[in-house]
Amino acid sequence: MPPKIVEETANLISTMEIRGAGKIGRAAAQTLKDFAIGYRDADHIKFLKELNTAKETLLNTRPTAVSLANALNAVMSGVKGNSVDEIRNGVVNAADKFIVQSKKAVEKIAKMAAAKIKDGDSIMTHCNSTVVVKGIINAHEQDKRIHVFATETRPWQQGFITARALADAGVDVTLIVDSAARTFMTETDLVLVGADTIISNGTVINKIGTSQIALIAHENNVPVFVCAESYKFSKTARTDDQVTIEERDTSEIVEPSKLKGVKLRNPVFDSTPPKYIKAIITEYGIISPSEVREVITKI
Ligand code: RI2
Repeated sequence: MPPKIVEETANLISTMEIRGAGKIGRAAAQTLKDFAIGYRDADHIKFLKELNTAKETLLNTRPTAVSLANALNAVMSGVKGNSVDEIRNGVVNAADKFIVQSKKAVEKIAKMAAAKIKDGDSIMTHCNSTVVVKGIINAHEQDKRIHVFATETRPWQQGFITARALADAGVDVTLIVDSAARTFMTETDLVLVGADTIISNGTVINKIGTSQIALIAHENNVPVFVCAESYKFSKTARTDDQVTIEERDTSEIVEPSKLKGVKLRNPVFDSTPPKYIKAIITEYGIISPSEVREVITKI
């Protein structure tokens, strides 16, 4: 049985009360740290076993965003020594390091994304990405006159979170339904999206519908920029079929009794091929999808 603190965070991530690829990684790292701090037994072997159970419990919450696995592995890489104290210190230091670096990466990427936005630009974004929202707000704070199309993002409607955050910051934002993306692409200068997982061949896995938007952008010669911290790069997946696409409960789409006899599917991520992506903005700089492999060797 995983400890209560771990179960609680795992539950918050599964139910998407904590969501967003970066945030789930940071929350998981923080939880392993809190578990280690609160551990009271003196048996270090038992501690290691329980730490691994905690890690697995957190990992099994959502399968697609590699940021979760990378965050947990970063924390577990701090495990060393033959006493509870040594192991605890290692976990705490590694978790702190991951969280600080992750937040720094978000700030750095947001600045670079803001620099891509010109005065007068109209931006389209999909779902809710912390780093994209920050980048747009940065550009707005630089007195650039900008407008944003935020897609609703069915079925979870994370676009509402994006639209609310931008409007609260004073950004001119219009919420559109996902199927209106093509209609408004003709008025769009650039697309900015986040990422859950990036694989070595340059494919970007992000919220369902991202690939349609990227395809429409391509048709209209609108550049697509992906904002992604390096812990969203997968060190293991070589092709997109090696990444599990999460399928969530279909009751998120419609109350099942309303459509008796109808099958429902609810995959929540899709793959965007590298040919539809202009560049990926990382804390290491702005790279083309073909350079992903090189960045993976650095992380
Ligand atoms: P940041 C989200 O997933 C979206 O797909 C978003 O683009 C991505 O995480 C990255 O978010 P979900 O948790 O890390 O809403 O940029 O399914 O915040």
